[in-house]
Amino acid sequence: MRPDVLTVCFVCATQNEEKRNLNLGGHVGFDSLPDQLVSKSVTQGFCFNILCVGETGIGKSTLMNTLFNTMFENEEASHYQNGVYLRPRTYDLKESNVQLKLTIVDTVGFGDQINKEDSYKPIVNYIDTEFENYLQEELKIKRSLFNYHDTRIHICLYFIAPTGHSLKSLDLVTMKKLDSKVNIIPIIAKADTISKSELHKFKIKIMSELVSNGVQIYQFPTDDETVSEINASMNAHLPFAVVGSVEEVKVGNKTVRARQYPWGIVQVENESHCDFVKLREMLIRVNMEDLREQTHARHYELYRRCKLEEMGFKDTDPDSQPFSLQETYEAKRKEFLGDLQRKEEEMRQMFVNKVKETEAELKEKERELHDKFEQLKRMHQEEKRKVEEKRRDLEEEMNAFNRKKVAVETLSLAQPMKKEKDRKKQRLCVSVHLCSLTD
Ligand SMILES: Nc1nc2c(ncn2[C@@H]2O[C@H](COP(=O)(O)OP(=O)(O)O)[C@@H](O)[C@H]2O)c(=O)[nH]1
Ligand SMILES: [Mg+2]
Repeated sequence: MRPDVLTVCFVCATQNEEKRNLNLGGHVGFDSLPDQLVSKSVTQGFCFNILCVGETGIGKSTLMNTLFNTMFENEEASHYQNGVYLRPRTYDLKESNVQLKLTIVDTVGFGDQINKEDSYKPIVNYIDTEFENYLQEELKIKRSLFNYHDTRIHICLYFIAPTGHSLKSLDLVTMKKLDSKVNIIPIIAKADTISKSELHKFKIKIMSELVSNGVQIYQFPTDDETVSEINASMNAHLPFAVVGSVEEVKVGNKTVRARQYPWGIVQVENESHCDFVKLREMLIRVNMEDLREQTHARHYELYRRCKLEEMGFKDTDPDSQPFSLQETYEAKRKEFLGDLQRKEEEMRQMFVNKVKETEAELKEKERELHDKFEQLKRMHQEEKRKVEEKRRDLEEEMNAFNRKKVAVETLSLAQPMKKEKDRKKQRLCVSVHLCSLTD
């Protein structure tokens, strides 16, 4: 391209000023920007996070090992979990000079409980927590998004059991709860266990059930013309029917990943056997960046918007006029201070009322006590008067008794003298009588 036909868009500082197209007089060099971007991205490395949702034993771990052609882990999951929990594992992978920090999140215990009603909740919470962590980092004064380990889920591989019937209600409920939060790619697991004609019908059934239940699954983008054709054709193949295996089998003179049966061999990478290659192509080789972008631009954006609105932030005022963050903050601050003042006033009023109430109660109590005291005082005086009366009566009685006593005593003193006199008189008479007898 000749330098004089290069154009640059001159974007002016203010929106009202006009934008002019100018020709460059020679090569400037900003055409290397894409290369700079590539070089920077390669140095920085990439991260990709996969969430595998599916019941225990459906083939999640095997498929991950097969997809990345490595052995992440080979421990068998137990079917006896009390509930569902999510277990993330992060691995550093390197291909050519590209570093990939891969996180695989497993839904341990999914589908193992008798009551599966709440099985989707831990998954939703996990996705939200990762969004929240990112939002918190974004809202920090000192942000370090550049080297932040982004753990937001970029893709949810939903493993459907190869029943050949229809989706289970657990599948529909879970996918419905997740579809606004994450890119979902449904896959039919263990596709070697279902016949070709059944698989065809099963795929149609699944897609119609997803549509009739309003479940939005990830569509491979068709706006980029370099991949629009392949993506459009792959969209028609969804859900992919996959087979996973870590076993290597010799087929002809080649060693391939396959599952060997008494009646034949299922080759994982043979497109007439299953859709594994399609999945790998779409997920890793063609659309990995779109999945990352969609996560940020669609799902995270939705979470962020709802969260900020919940916190009271908005872009426009009630008259639909633009409202800056600063204004929102000021309005919020004013509202908060007003609330605080109102609450303070309410509390103060409540306190005054309480004091008044308590004062009135105390006064009432004092009056009652006073009345009681007066009553007791009167009762006491009455009692005292009665006792005084009784005392006087008793004194009188005692005086009368004493008088009587004195009289009795006087009487009893006079009585023995008279008795002595009478005895002497008697004795004299007796002796006179005796004398007269003797005479
Ligand atoms: N027939 C068949 N069996 C598979 C397939 N993928 C995995 N398996 C087997 O299913 C069992 C459970 O697989 P695993 O990956 O541990 O399941 P996970 O609990 O979902 O992680 C293992 O015995 C695997 O060999 C497959 O595509 N087809
Ligand atoms: Mg597993």
